[in-house]
Amino acid sequence: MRKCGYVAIIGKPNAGKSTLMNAFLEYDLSIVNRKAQTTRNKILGIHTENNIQIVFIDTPGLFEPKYELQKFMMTELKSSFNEADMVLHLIDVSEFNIAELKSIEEKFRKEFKGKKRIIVLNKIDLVQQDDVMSRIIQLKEEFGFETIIPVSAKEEFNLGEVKREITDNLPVSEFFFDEEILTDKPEKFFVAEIIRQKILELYQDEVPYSVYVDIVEFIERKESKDYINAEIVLERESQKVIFIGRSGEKIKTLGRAARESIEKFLKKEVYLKLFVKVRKDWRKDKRFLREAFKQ
Ligand SMILES: Nc1nc2c(ncn2[C@@H]2O[C@H](COP(=O)(O)OP(=O)(O)OP(=O)(O)O)[C@@H](O)[C@H]2O)c(=O)[nH]1
Ligand SMILES: [Mg+2]
Repeated sequence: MRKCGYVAIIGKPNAGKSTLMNAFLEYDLSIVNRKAQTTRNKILGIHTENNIQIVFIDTPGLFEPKYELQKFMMTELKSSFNEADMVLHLIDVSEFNIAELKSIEEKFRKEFKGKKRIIVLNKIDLVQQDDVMSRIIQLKEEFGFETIIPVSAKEEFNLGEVKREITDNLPVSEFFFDEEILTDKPEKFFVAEIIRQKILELYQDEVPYSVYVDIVEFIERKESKDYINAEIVLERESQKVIFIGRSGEKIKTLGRAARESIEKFLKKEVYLKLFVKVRKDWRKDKRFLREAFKQ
């Protein structure tokens, strides 16, 4: 008897959703960063083991959308709810805020209704054990949650418990994907994400948030290195100067770091060309976003 289903991983920005999915997959598929709002698209991570296939959906964090890009991120989140058989709701125990949780319950009442929800209390490595216990009691009393599992996604602590709970509640079904498939997104998507990850690591303030990475060309070549031409789209001319750095040293560092990471991902050498351009306020530009994020 086989079991298979979609499990949406939801929660506030920075709760550790992508870290948790990667830990289950035993592979760094989704980018992780200490800055909030790292994940922009929903990303499937498919875990197949014996007779079980869990299709995780990593989602952008829950928030109040302020501009068009965030509205797009919210659409991604809402459609993940629709697809999901089950919801893993991540709560960062080190940033515990009961008022905020109440407003999330209110806001997503419709989406949560009738769905099996597993509450995962993450980052327990950051607090005292007593705090974890009192938070669990508080969550039970306040919301009546049945299943609350304390974990550390980063230290891979207690994840077996989460997997067991998911497996118990998974519908009986044939697999949706071939057993060796890991995700729904093409290689090109992850190449752009790797570049964005390096940008998140290297740049401060608004810059990483103002970046869109577009893989304009990706040419696989048998006799020589693959050729990748990536366009880095910024929002303002002033960001371009910061991005490139004095005599181009910053973008060179970025190019080197991104290339090394892409080569690890593709398991082959690549020639990476980065080109910086400005598209004014692209995060507010519906037309740009429709084109950029079309599936
Ligand atoms: N100490 C600790 N840090 C964690 C844990 N899980 C995740 N983190 C860190 O929290 C930060 C955010 O992790 P992500 O996985 O990017 O969080 P996310 O929920 O996907 O964030 P968004 O994509 O921005 O919504 C990173 O710096 C992680 O290393 C944990 O269990 N313990
Ligand atoms: Mg994420």
